[in-house]
Amino acid sequence: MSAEEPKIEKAITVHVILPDATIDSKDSLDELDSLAQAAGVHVVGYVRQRRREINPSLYIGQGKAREIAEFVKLRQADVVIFDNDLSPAQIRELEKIMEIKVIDRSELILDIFARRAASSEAKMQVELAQLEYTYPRLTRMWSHLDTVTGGAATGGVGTRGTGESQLEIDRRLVSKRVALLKSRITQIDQRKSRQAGSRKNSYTVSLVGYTNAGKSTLMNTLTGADTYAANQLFATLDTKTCRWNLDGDNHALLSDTVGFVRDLPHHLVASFRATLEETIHADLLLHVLDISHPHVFQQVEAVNSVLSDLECNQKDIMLIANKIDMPGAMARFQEFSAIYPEALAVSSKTGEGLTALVEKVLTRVAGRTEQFRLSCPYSNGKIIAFLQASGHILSQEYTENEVIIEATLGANQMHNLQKFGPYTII
Ligand SMILES: Nc1nc2c(ncn2[C@@H]2O[C@H](COP(=O)(O)OP(=O)(O)OP(=O)(O)O)[C@@H](O)[C@H]2O)c(=O)[nH]1
Ligand SMILES: [Mg+2]
Repeated sequence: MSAEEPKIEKAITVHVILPDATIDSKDSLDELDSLAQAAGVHVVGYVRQRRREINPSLYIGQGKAREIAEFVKLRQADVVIFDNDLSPAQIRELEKIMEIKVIDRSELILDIFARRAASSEAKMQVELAQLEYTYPRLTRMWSHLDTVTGGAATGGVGTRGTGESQLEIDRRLVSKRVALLKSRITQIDQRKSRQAGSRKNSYTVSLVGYTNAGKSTLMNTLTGADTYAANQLFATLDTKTCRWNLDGDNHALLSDTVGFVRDLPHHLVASFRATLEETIHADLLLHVLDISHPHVFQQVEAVNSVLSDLECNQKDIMLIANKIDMPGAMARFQEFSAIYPEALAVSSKTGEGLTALVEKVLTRVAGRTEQFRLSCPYSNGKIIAFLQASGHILSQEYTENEVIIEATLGANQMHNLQKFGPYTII
């Protein structure tokens, strides 16, 4: 985070309720509140408007926009945050009426990511998403807003970058920068793909789920890691992988990654592909959900929609209903398991249900077979006998000094090979 943290900005949030709204407006505003908080903004007022359809030029009605402008003055707000996405033209018109900065939900989310991004990789990914999504909107600051604010410094939420001020980047350089970031991110993508490929010998499990569902806490409880876990949205932005010992003989590699949210900006998902690489290639996904949350159903659907964007919806996915220790969670779990009967209730805090989770994963690890080629001296007949008895020999080739065997074996049996004298996996 930058040394000169700007002053805490005051925001007014605006939520438009359309006839097809699937989520209660109060809960939607509550989530926007948490998002604003995560971006370091203090919400000083809420506005709701029920509309039959959106007004193409302003999104809200002309009268409502003027009402908000008054409200802004009254509360001395610095920014107006809309709970939906706005077009650059709508933002321009709204800013003319409200005379302060107007940002939309995607910009707010990008801002949180920009604040939190720690690794150079995450920074590049956020910068790319911002250039592609926010940049056309940021240019508005240079035109009308600088004059309406009398040249006062703009910036703050929705305009923060991860590196040098993006407002200063010459417009003509942006497309060059986008191309450069894309090529660097593609390189990271390829490297991660290779790494994921080289981990093929271990069973890989990835935690996915709505932000704040408890993924990092679960990772810490299961593996003894000390990943940052906190009651804030988007606490985790990078991927961390730890060894998860399932029992004396079997282990998996468990990865924790960035959480998802309803209507996650598309550019962000695209540029976070490298971070989500572990998820894309994992043998098993643990979809962690907060069963104590009143909107768990919508959250599960939002996660499923991101998973389908990532082409992961056909993977082996286990639903993990976390925070079962919370008041009211058990009742909601009953409701939930009527629709998702395979869901497993757990608490990452108390450890409840985790033995059952480990057992389920163990069954999958044990059920998996590995295919490999090994060479061993003729004298090591025991290994051949073992492979014949416990696995399946696909081919045997005899060279002058050794036998080359191609075989399959249950992944949980692989460690037994060591008991039978010298061999080399080739
Ligand atoms: N009561 C209860 N609280 C939990 C449980 N699991 C996690 N929490 C709390 O939920 C909050 C979020 O936990 P995290 O593990 O950071 O959640 P996350 O899914 O990693 O969130 P992001 O990284 O922001 O996507 C923290 O305050 C945790 O202490 C649980 O089983 N029971
Ligand atoms: Mg986390």
